[in-house]
Amino acid sequence: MTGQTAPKTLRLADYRKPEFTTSHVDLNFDIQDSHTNVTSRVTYMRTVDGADAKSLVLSAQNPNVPEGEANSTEPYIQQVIVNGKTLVEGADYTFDNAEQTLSIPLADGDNVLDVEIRTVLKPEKNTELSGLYKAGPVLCTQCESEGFRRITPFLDRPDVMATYDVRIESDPKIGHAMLANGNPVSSGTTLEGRQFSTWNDPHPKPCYLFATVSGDLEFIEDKFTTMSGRDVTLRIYTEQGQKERARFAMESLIKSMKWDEEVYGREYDLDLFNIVAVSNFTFGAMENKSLNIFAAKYVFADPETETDDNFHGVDRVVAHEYFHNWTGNRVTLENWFHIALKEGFTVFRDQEYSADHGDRDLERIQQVASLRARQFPADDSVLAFPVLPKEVESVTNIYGATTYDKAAELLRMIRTMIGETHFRKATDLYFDRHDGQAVRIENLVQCFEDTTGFPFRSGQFMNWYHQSGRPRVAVTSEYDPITRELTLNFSQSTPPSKDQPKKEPFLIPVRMGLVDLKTGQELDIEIKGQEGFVAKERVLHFSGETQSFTFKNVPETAVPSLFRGFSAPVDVKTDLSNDQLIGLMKYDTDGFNKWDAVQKVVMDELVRQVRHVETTGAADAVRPAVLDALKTAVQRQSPALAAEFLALPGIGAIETALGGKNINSGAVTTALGAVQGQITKALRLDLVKIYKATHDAKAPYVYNTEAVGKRSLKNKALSMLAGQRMTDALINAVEQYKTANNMTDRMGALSALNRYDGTLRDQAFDAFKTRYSADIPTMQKWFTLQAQRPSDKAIATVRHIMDKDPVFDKNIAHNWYALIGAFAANYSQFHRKDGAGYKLVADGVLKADKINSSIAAKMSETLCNWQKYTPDQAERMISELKRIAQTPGISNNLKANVLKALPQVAAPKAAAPSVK
Ligand code: HT7
Ligand code: ZN
Repeated sequence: MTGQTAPKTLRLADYRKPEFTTSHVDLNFDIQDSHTNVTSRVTYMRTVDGADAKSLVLSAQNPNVPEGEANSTEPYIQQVIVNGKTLVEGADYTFDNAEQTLSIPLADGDNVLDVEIRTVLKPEKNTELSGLYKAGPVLCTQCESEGFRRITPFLDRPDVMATYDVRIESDPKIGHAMLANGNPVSSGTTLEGRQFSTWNDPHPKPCYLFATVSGDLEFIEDKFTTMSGRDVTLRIYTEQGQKERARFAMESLIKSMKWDEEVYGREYDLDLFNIVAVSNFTFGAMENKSLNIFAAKYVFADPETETDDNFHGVDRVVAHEYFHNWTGNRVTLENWFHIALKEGFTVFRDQEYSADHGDRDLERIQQVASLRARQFPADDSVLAFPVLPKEVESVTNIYGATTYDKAAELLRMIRTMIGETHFRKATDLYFDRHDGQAVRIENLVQCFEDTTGFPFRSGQFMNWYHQSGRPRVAVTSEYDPITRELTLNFSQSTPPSKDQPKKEPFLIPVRMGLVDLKTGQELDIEIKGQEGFVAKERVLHFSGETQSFTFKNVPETAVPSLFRGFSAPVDVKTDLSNDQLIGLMKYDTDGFNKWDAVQKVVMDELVRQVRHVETTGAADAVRPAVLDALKTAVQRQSPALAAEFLALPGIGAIETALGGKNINSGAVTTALGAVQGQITKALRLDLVKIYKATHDAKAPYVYNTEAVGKRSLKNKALSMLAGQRMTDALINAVEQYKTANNMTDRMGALSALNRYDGTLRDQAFDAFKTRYSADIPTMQKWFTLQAQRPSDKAIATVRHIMDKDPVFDKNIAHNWYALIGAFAANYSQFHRKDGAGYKLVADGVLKADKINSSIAAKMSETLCNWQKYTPDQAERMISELKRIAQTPGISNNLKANVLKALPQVAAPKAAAPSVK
């Protein structure tokens, strides 16, 4: 027993329309040195659904401190005034911090209420990064999902949409930026010499999109003329001295605005669009209406401090947040269970934006590698939930790979089935039909049904939204040389999960071609029963538990290229031989499937090696065909793709391929090391040649697909060679570190050096720290690399940083994620036999939980997945989870994950509250 009460379960079925609503919110922020006074004025109106309501219930999350207010270190509600009368707590209204409600009893006929509430906030003390908080020299907000109630009591639910007027007043010494959503209305100085600004946002929005920022900021400015000819001012704010690092982000913003007009016909709808970079932010960035707030790492793109991956991240996240203006803001969500409505759609849009501006195959390969590494394991874990969950313990914990990346895959499947033209027709319909509304996933899917007549909403496709997990698809082939017919037999089964013991079959689009390995040509496809329609590529609709498709006029040497472009998020097993897969790698016209063919060959080898280690205690020689396949693949690809071909499948994907159960992580580490080592030795001369040909320390830095590809391949080669501790690689890495003129090469060298224990490594790490110790986002890269150290020294290194190194600011939530989150992904060290890795993560989670509960909950997920491992490992992980659960005062977010992961604990469940 943990002695902990489980957090309350929220249920989609309990959703009720609001009993009260409002159309306008008036907010006043009076910023003082040690606190901020907030006054909200709102007129609440009873709705038809509230005809019988006996009280107005607002969401509120402020400890109520009626006494000693002035000295309180906590935020508090100072005054509640209804229709001009000041209410007394207890007598005229009640406040329940556990329930997060402020209830005002009503008399009959109380249908319209003018409510004024004054709160006193302590942003400096707010490390949850939710509500109003201080990030360095900046006072800023984060209201998604339920942070607005930490600013003022309100109907904090996305289906209440209102326009906003905001006034901000402060001492000029805090700096001159005072921003809110919408258009600036006025600004000036009061008689007392304080500065103020006022803002109006004319677009009704849910309060999770509210934002305000004040502080000492500078900005860069540009302009965009929309397709209807309106001029929009674009600004990016940074802390003083940093604005030049935002130039690339500005280019991305302009590209995104143009792309959304061209591809989706969506135009920006205000005269001003602001982005603010802050040094302390929870998840990436936030799409607040016209005032996006970003973690600085997703704004800064300066080759001196940011890597190519960072540049890509900036481009993608700027686009993502901008695209939310239509998918999320103009059309928003009815309740938080439908988070994937806006996130899945927006991820799909940002993925396509990246593909249109870069190398489409490369983008797709990286998306799928990440899906397999993050979402597939999450879908197999005890914490799994569907894209549209029915129950959640904590709204915060459903943000992740399922509601973002898998949800994007579902829209991609629809587009694969209906094509781009119909897809665009449906999205036009969606925006027309639902502009200004708070809607559900079903409303979006209905638009695809209405424009195509295909039963997306009313048929089997919805299983993708309602069922967690993914189908395991098996495909066998039968060839009849007499009739020249090839039959593919498909079967699907989805393992049961805790919440859904029986899964219904999914409708799976299989985009496919036939490749003749003799001629290297793509063949015409004619499906038996659908004669008369011949094409080089078809999309099969595989919907049953088993289903067969027969193809006519097929030569014996033809091989099916299935699931092109990863047309469905499934696991696939085929009966293709290694030779056939290698043939696909050579001749397939689908870039993704070329890569996937090699991944399958390598994965097959990895699984074989793990089993070999488990039975004999040692790895085997890697089959020559695998080494040949990699050699050939590398020679035939562009540098960027070659780097992807050389990357072994991620641990998450390997564990999935091992069946996801009873995994001996020690055997996996040994097998992986052996395979990687033998590949490097076999390709050594190629890798050395690649490094020599592509490394030019004097070349000026440019960011484009070709240059990024070359750096990526070069650093991959260096890292592989260093992984085998080859002396040349050590020398090259030291030299590259010293002479690098950009962060990609610097980090490439540093990660190569991280493979060695010794003075040269330590000197480089020290030099990096000396150079960047004042730069938080850059130091987070250093924390992560230190935590990834593949050496027995990793634990001591991490403990030293978190306990003793002054450069590690414990109050910055993301420092914890950069250090402990990264350590939890350091496979060999996290899974040490002595359990010290698990203990370290548990200690880090508990410390981080005091600062930020959602980050701590995320960090706990690796421990929560104990079910995957052998009983001895699992036991050690469980014991750390129990220690977390037994720690008094842990947050609800963390508790929700940990208790869900400890099913044997019969924790008393509290009654389900009604979900708004
Ligand atoms: N929509 C944003 C999600 C987000 C968030 C959610 C909960 C707590 C903190 C948060 N910070 C940002 C970001 C996005 O997906 O665009
Ligand atoms: Zn988003």
